[in-house]
Amino acid sequence: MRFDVITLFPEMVKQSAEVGVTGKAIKNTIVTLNVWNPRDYTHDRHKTVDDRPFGGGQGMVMKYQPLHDAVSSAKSGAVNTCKVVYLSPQGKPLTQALLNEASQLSQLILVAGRYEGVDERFIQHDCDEEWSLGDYVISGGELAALVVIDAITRLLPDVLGNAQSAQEDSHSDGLLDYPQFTRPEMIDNTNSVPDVLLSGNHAEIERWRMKQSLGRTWQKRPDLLQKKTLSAEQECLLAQFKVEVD
Ligand code: 9WO
Repeated sequence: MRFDVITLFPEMVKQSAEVGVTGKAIKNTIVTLNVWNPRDYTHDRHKTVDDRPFGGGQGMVMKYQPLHDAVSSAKSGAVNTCKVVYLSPQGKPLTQALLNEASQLSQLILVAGRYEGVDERFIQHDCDEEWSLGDYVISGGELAALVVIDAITRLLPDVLGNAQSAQEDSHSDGLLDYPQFTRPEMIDNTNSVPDVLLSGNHAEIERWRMKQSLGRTWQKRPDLLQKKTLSAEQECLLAQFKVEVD
C-alpha cells in the first residue's frame, strides 16, 4: 500500500513514520510513504502557501493552488484504487470499520492542513473524504495523518508478526480488551493476578477473558455494547460479570 502525505512539515511525517511497526513496514516495502510539500509548488519569491481569509478575521488559510498541484503530483503513479482524504475536526468520525475498508486501497493521499484550515474549494474539488479522529482540535493534520497511517499499516497482511494479532485487538470485535498481567505474580506482597490465568486451563482462560471484555465494555462503553448482538454464551458471561461486581 502507498501513502502520500501533503504537508508543510514533511520531515515530521517521515521521521515519525520511520519508528516502530510503520517503520518496519516501510523497510520491508510493504508500505511506501511519500511526502509532498505545497511550498514546493508555489511560484512566487516568498513561496507563499497561505493568505488572509476573505471576510476578515484571525489567522491565515492555506491557498488552493499549491495544495492542488501537490495532490496532482501525488496522483502521478498508476494505481488501482486511490482516495484523497482531508483530516479535520469537521470530518466523518474515524472508526475501525472505516480503517479496515481503507486498508483495501492501493493508495491513500492524506492532506494535513495547518493554520486555520484550507480553502474550502480544495476540500470540495480535490478531496474524496474528510476524516476526524475525534471532537478536539490539534495544531495541524500531521499527527492525524500519522495515526491513520499507523492504524492502517498494522492491518496489512505480513505487517504484524502474528497474522492474527490485528484481528484480536481491542475494537476488532467491537469490544474492549480484557486485562493483562505478566511477571511477577506478587506486587507489594499481594497475589493480585487472577488465579484462572495461572491455572493452565485454556478453555477457562478464554471464557474469563471474554467475560472481562464484555464486562469492561458494559462498564466503560455501554454505547459499544448497544450496537452488538451477543451470543447466548456471551449473554451468560456478561450476566455473571454483573453479579460478581455487585
Ligand atoms: C484553528 C483556528 C484558530 C482560530 C480560529 C479558528 C481556528 N480553526 C482552527 C483549526 O481548526 N485549524 C485546523 C488545524 C485546520 C486543519 C488542520 N488542523 C487540525 C486538524 N486540527 N485538528 C485536526 C484534526 C484532524 C483530525 N482529527 C481531529 C483533529
